[in-house]
Amino acid sequence: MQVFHSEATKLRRAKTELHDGQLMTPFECPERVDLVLEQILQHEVGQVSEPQAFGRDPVDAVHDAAYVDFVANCWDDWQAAGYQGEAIPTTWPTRTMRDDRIPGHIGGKLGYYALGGDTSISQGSFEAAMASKDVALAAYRHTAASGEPSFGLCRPPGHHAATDQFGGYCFFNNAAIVAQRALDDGHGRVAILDVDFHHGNGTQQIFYARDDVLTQSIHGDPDQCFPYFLGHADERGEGRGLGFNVNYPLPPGTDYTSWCEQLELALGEIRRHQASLLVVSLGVDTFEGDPISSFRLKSDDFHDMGRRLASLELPTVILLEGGYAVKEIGINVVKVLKGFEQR
Ligand code: OKP
Ligand code: ZN
Repeated sequence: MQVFHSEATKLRRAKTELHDGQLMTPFECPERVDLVLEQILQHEVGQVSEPQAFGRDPVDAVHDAAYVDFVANCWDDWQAAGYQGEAIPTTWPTRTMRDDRIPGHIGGKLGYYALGGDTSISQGSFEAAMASKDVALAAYRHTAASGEPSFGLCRPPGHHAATDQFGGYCFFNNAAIVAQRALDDGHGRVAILDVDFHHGNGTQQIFYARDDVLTQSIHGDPDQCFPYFLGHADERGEGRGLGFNVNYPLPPGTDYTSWCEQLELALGEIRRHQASLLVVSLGVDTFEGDPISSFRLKSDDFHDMGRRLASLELPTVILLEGGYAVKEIGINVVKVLKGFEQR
């Protein structure tokens, strides 16, 4: 399988993440890229290529232009304000306040454009996010041209990024950017299947009122799990998009047998909607050893997952989302890719 990777995805090297009441070194670290790449090379998954630069237009196609400007300028603006640490939001336009005016001060902008306080913005964050979507688009281009599957070693991840919000380690929604580009290239219908432990709230929001992208996510129940405020089973899309979003929330502790039943339901939906392209938001944080998640998938389960994804026999772009801090992240990704290639 063709693999796409860019060293520039490592330009984000944040020092801080506010996690469960403590300021820690972020789980979403550049070493993740090296861990995955090392296993891809060791197991000879396929040729590894650098993406070209696709510029900003594909980002603007799914995100608000002022939001993209904010991400581009945030670190400079934060430093210009004289702050020493990394840019962390602390004040939000919550239910009891107004959200119809965007503050001029960077502290206010941060709260306006953030969906959580977990993701510090630091030197290189914008550049890494741009490289991440280039990796995704290069993978898409390969699959569109050849029909062959491809893997994009995206980092930072994308699926929490909404039209005009960052958070959950995500800035630009790589899967949504690929889906939109595919539609613009003439694909009739695209399916995005999100198998990361966390609900793909950004992907859901971006396409919620649309019937040209089927969005589905299998994830930890938001009653118990981040992002808490989206991802319930009764969110099925709106307007023309009604029926084009499907959520499969599962309780903490879910094992592969139960998880897989939901996967088969999701695959059935994709067949029913006659998608011509599949984008997989591949998080391997469903692994039993993941430090911030609570499903119980074992390494060998990822091989079976890959095999089942391939059973759709669709042109498929697989993009990395989550998977953290354990050496198994690389082997688990490789197992999905190898399982997929067995067909
Ligand atoms: C990103 B991805 C809970 C805090 C949650 C953010 C998790 C982001 C996951 N104590 N922190 O979907 O893997
Ligand atoms: Zn996740």
